[in-house]
Amino acid sequence: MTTFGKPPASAASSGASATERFHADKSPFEAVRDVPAERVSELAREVLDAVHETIRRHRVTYDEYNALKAWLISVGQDGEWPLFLDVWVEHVVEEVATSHRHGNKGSIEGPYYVPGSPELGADATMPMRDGEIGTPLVWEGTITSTDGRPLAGKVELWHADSDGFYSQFAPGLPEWNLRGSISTGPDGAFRITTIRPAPYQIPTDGSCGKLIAAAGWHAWRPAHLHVKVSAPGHELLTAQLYFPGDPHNGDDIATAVKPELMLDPIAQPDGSEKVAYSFVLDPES
Ligand code: MBD
Ligand code: FE
Repeated sequence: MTTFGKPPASAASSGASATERFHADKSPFEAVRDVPAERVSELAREVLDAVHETIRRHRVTYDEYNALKAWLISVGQDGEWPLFLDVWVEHVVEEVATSHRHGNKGSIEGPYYVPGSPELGADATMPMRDGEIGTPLVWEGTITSTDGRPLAGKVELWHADSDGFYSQFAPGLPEWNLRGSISTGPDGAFRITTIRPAPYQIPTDGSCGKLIAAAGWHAWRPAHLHVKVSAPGHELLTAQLYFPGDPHNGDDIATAVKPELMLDPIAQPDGSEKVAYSFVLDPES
């Protein structure tokens, strides 16, 4: 199901670009420089204990152990560690990190966020190609604080196109296609015109795909919009929004769907869809 003559998303294009991007703007070790040895030891010990326990319980063989070794090496060679971790691990980190919040539910960031997208006003049309394929979607909402106060803030939105491809991670797309930073005024209101994204299949030709095939799983995420919503004095909200009726809302490979994140688009006579969804941010404590 490709249009624009693009090849399907490949490990080489998506996975490796995600590794490049991860290294580009994060210095992950800096933030944990002062973590005490006891915590490092406890976490490492318990993860290893869980591995040992699994090996004993299932009497894992040398052939299986060597296949695991080869596979772990290949994940790095493919550049698919960001993809692997964000698909199978991040959702629990997100759950723990945001469990204190009273405002909006969040979800995982995933591997395809890029900071610095084009700045747009409160009434925004997302950067897209002439004749961008997909159902036009007009989304209205507000940013408020948990006390109901409207917030002058920002909605950073990024999502896949109608083929399920993200700009900067698949070849042949304009740099900032379907990526934008929408600023709200003092009334907190925004209106965004974009297109409905397609469901996303994680690359099947790399190491993550190999695991999925070997385990007999599927590789699909339901169609989704990614957002980072921010306002001064408030906690950054990272979330994803979903569309009712998507065949993979109930079995997302990344376990990142929550009922609170479901949109309710209304079909319009002109073939477009309208949707209302607002964000409530927690004040910084
Ligand atoms: C995606 O588009 C995504 O959002 C996640 C979490 C993992 C892989 C691809
Ligand atoms: Fe995504």
